[in-house]
Amino acid sequence: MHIDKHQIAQHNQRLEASHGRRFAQLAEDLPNVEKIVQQLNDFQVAIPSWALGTGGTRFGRFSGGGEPRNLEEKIADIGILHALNRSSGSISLHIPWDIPEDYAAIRTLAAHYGLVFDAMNSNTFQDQSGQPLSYKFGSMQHVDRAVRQQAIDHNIDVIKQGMELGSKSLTVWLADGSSFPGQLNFRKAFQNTLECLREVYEALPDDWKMFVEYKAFEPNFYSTTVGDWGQSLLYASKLGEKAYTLVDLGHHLPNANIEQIVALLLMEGKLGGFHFNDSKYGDDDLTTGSIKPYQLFLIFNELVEGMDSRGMDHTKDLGWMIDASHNLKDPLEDLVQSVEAILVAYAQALLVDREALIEAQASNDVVQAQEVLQHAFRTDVRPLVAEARKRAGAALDPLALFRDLDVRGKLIKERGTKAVATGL
Ligand code: LRH
Ligand code: MN
Repeated sequence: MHIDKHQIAQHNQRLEASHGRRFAQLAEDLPNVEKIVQQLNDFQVAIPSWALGTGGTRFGRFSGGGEPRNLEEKIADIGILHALNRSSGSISLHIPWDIPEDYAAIRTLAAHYGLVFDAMNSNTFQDQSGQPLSYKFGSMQHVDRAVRQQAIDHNIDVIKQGMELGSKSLTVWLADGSSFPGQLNFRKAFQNTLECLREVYEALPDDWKMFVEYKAFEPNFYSTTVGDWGQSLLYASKLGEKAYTLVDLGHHLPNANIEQIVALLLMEGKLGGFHFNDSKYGDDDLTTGSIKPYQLFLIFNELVEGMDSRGMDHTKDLGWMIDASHNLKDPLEDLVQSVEAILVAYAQALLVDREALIEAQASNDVVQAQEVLQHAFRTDVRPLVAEARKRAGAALDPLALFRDLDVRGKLIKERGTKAVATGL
């Protein structure tokens, strides 16, 4: 299933008149509109290979059909997404859910769709068939050195696979922890985990990064051995300059101030990247910006302020990745909405009048500070994001075109309704 330039050009032609009017009106008040459109154009979000099928919970899974049956079809689906919005230019693989059989062929196929490989993700939270030792009581924290060694070897193997694909980073999320008081010696669990991460760190090529992803709870429900930003920062600081923290928006306790965490991790030069999604309660992995769009804006506000204060490159100095699971929505429609929400929050953050905000903060003018932020948040920036897409050769309205072309219908014809994609 391909979406070609003509289908996009026809679609844009139909929408050009109304889009042109809205964009022109917005651009009138924005002296730096060209710079902002270029920044939106350059901003690429990595798509998780494990989120192209229907997700589920322990209570059930309701497949929508036409799911990718192998890595090649997953790459083709991300190719469809990238053709629609030209903002989804990289793939984040999860091993062993997506082990390539032929690295060169997979790289060529990805390049055919204009895609590259972003962070690799290891998996020591499930026991694979034929795996000698179980991760039931953890992996890198495990009391048994042999289990820890198995986890180290797996991560080093994932690095090797990533090098074949041109990836430059490894994300380590450990489900390790405990579900009952007394089950675990917290100090030994930390030290075992640090010792293992250090051995993986030493196997990193010079130009690679390691992202240490923290999570408050699940699948353990009493303690998690990389449980919050402080613990992740402790590991990353002790490991060295190639190690960073990774912020998954769904991995915080209720009401955590994630934008403050982001500001401080950036200040320390230890923020590595994001797993974007949204949640109301736990690690719900819902569509980005679907529950707390203001929080997403406030996070991007801290990102733009913090990255500019360090002279960082918005497009490549942090890992921008989605991590979601689609229980109800069509996986590709959900991802179209997530990418849109991320670009809208970024555009709003680029509109913040930084001088006015600094002035308000310097004079403790709390009211004015809120006015400055909410003026940007309440500005409908969608014409800016659409204009960036149009200039990149993508669709003005990706969701509408996805539906007009009946993409899912064609995928179901091609793949049937029974296929189950690997992943969550
Ligand atoms: C853990 C997590 C992690 C992935 C997994 C698919 O909750 O966020 O990033 O390995 O989801
Ligand atoms: Mn994640």
